[in-house]
Amino acid sequence: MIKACIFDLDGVIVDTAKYHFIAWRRLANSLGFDFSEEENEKLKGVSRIESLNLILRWGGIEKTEAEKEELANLKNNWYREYILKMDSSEILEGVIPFLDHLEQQGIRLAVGSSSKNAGTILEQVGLAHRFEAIIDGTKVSRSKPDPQVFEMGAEAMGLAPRECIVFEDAPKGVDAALSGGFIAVGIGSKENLGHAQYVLPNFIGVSLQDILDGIKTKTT
Ligand code: B16
Ligand code: MG
Repeated sequence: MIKACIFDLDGVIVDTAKYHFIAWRRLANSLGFDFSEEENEKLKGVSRIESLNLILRWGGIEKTEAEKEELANLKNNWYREYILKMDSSEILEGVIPFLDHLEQQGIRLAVGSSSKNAGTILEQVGLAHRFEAIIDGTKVSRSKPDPQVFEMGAEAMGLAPRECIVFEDAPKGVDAALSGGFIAVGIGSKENLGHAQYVLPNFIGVSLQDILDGIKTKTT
């Protein structure tokens, strides 16, 4: 029996990945190298410091922990310039009708994001009040694919993982949901997220029943 839905933020509710990409690229360029959009895919759902470690590896650059912290702060300041300009027009199509639909069905709503900026983004786009629990990068000690972020979301609602559907756009986020015993629904392509119980391109025109039917078809 499904009682709640836990949403990843970046790539599921809003497309902040494009701002992360611009800011990380600016940082890489300032260090004398560049990276591709394909490489950027590997940063989805990954924490800020792990993203920086990957990027530095791609550039063949070594930095001390103190230097890394400085670089991560620099990127975050640039990233925040973009997100502080966001408004409700950046909510991905289909999200608000889907949240309304879930609420009408008595389904509880939470967010489980790796981002330390999740609270700011949800306030900017005017969605913070829609979620009863917001677990983000400021609250977790282990990042995806560890299930901690979703476990804390379920716990905050007093629910078991099997009572919650997790919506994720990142392969590592789907891994996190599955290893925590949640039902994982991928938002994006089957190619990337085929290990989820069900995959949707987006929320446009989607009902809870469609998802439940899709999950059943895949597992039976
Ligand atoms: P921040 P999600 C993740 O958000 C992003 O997908 C990932 O690219 C980013 O590095 C991470 O948040 C940390 O973000 O630097 O703002 O703390 O997809 O888990 O909502
Ligand atoms: Mg995401």
